[in-house]
Amino acid sequence: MVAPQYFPPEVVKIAEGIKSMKIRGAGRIARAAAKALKIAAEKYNLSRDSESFVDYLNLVGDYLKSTRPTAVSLPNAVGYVLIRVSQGFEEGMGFSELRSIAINSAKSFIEMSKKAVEEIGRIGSRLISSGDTILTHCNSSTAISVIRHAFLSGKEIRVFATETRPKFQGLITYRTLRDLGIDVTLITDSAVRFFIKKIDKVIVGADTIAANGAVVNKIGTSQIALAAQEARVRFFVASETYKFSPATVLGELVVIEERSPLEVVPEEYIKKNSDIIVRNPAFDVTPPEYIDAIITEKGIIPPRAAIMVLVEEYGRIISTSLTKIAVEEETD
Ligand code: RUB
Repeated sequence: MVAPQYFPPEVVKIAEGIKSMKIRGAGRIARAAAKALKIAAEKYNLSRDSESFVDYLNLVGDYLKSTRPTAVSLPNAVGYVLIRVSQGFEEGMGFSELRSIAINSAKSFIEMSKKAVEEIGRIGSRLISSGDTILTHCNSSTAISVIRHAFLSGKEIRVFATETRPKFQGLITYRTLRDLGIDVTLITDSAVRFFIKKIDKVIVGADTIAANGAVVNKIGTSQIALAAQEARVRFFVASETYKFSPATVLGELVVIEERSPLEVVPEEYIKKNSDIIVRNPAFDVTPPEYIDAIITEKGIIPPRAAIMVLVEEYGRIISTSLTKIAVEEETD
């Protein structure tokens, strides 16, 4: 989606940053989207009529949501702000009040998100024992929070981090853990099964969690889960509750982003071999059977309890959508 001219340049910069992956990782993406909505509300200088303001914010929300398709944290962050604004609108609030609601709810989402990452670290670190060797994949600030809390509470741990092709986010994880003073070793993605017997626990993050407990995360996660299950290594997912997808309760499938072949094969090679066919899915789905537990800021749950988190967090949205479907079916 192309940004209309009247969107603030800061909002366009954030959206471009998410698209190009300068801003990446489901939590950071969500916080960046909330920040963009806050800026959009602050800089709004068109009609002071409340309906125009709500329409404008919805357009900004759609624009932000169009940047990357897989992480549900993005639409959930946008929804967190816009639902509160539209409730205010339905209650008859004027422009200034609605603007304050947009700004304050964006701020409270960002705060809540950062606190959740810390809380997950605290809760998840209880699953780690001194002497454990942990494997992590990609670069998840939530998984890192668990590892960091375990380390800072004095547990002696060792970490293996996969490099995570094709974009090498594992190098960020490697540097972050090394800078904390943690014993960390970088391995290729394809070396996971070679090392799996040395691993006590796998901890990864999530982009989206479906109602049945399936976890969508960086491509390669499900292969690691397979190797872990075969070797009887426990597999944990660290995820904020805003990464649970209400749409999946209604059977909607999670869209898996496919990125450019240029991330996989150098441009020079593609130029010389123009008939080459490359597929580059950025995420995959790990079924609930391969997951021992999901660590959320509200506690540790078995993957099959994902539906309970969804009902608790998004019950109203889900029942509104169900009523809409029922009404549509009746009028068909
Ligand atoms: C990042 C990725 C991360 C999750 C969780 O993918 O898959 O594991 O987003 O991250 P990409 P966090 O690099 O393509 O955005 O815990 O930081 O939210």
